[in-house]
Amino acid sequence: MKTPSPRLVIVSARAPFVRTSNGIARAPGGLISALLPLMRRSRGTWIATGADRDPCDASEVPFRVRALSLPSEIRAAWYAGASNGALWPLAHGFLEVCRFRAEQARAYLEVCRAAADAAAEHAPRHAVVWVHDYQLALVPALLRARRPDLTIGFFWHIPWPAAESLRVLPWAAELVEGILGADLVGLHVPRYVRAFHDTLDELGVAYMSEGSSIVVPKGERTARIETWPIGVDVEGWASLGRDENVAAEAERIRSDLGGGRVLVSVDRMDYAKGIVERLEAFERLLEQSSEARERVTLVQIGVPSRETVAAYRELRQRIEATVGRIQGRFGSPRRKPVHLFARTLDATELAAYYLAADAAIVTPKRDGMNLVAFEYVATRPRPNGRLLLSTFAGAADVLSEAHLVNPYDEDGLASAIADVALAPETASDSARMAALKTRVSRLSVETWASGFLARLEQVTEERVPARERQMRLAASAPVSRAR
Ligand code: ADQ
Repeated sequence: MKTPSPRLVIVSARAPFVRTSNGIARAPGGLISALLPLMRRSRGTWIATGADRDPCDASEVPFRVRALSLPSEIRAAWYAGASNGALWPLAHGFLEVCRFRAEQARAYLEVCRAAADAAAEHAPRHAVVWVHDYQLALVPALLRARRPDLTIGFFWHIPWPAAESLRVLPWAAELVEGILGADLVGLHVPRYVRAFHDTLDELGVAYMSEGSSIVVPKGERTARIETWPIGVDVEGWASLGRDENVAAEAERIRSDLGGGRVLVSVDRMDYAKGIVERLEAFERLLEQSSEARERVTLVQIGVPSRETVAAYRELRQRIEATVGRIQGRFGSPRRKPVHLFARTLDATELAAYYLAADAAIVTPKRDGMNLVAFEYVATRPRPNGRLLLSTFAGAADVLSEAHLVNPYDEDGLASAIADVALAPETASDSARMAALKTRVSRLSVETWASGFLARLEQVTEERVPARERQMRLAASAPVSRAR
């Protein structure tokens, strides 16, 4: 594997650390755990637009973390407004939830400008800058205008919307131009690259197709759009799955739940994750099957999310009301058919639930990839258990041996949950899980991050004339700030 460039700058909404009463703690999530080792080696700079003060100083980590100081109303209009009130629902096909307001678009531009300014200030000459996600899509072009010497990568972690949907965004052309400021743009799966293709057609942007990639000429350079499916920390989850204490906790969970069949779902509480629809399908199963009423328990682990956005507060209430109704109809002093945990669990606790579960129910209405599907598979030491996966998760394109389901089909979803919950496991299930484990092992998040960065450097090397390449080699040896 290639050693990462000693000049990496990462720009993302979230900071890699949070300050707690006991010092700094790593922020949760696979993306951060994949990027941290690269940053430690690179000793570069991580710019976080969502944090209002630097979460750590130079004595605590071997690279810089810079929070942007932004007025709170700008941060709110950028985050709750343009990002999560407009772009997120748009990309996930919830057009009726989208609200487009000019002042939010201005705040979005302002935050992207501040991020581009910070990256331009901290990136040494010819550095590599990797910008993340839909909250910061204008940064690549803004940064390119300030620093044409930089190599810029961009990753869009959510679905790329259909061209028809993108038409509702008043600043669709600016969004796409912003992204095309990057040398390499990553999307999770081929269907998003095809949708990007349609967007370029719709906007009249000239491009070439190279296999499954898109190449957009931009003067002396090109912007390439490619498929880079993310994965999880496979070895980390597998080692939790082999841990005796985690296995003992999984056994305790199964016995506390009455020794029947256990289903688990783990999501941020987001309307795109299809949590209410899943609960309703489970309720239908309980209506229809006495065996399910007696033997099947659904554990819904749902971390509250984005509660500054009205649609998210309403969702949490609907989830709690639906769980309450199911308990009222089917619960008893001896048995609760649904358990809801509305809080963050640490990885060890999550692994115990993954191990305890006979099946993971991963049924988003739309999802860029969905890492929970990967985590469930990676944690299992043996090829047992079942994965029920929505065809509308990007993960369905890479985990084809999962039991696939359309979450919009109410009866289909209820009967798919019945199948994975009640049918005895067969040799075919075991073969499917073994195949899934192989696929998940090949898609580790470390391979994803280092592969994307290596490709980014390769893409830019191809356009750099040999003479300049020599000059760069001479200039890049020491790690120092440009100014
Ligand atoms: P998310 O929408 O956050 O990510 P997902 O990929 O499922 O969705 O990742 C969620 C992560 O949060 C998982 O690692 C999961 O373990 C963790 N998590 C969820 N609930 C939790 C809880 N209660 N306690 C602890 N941890 C919890 C976005 C896109 C996805 C894409 C990823 C990565 O929306 O489609 O897969 O980025 O690109």
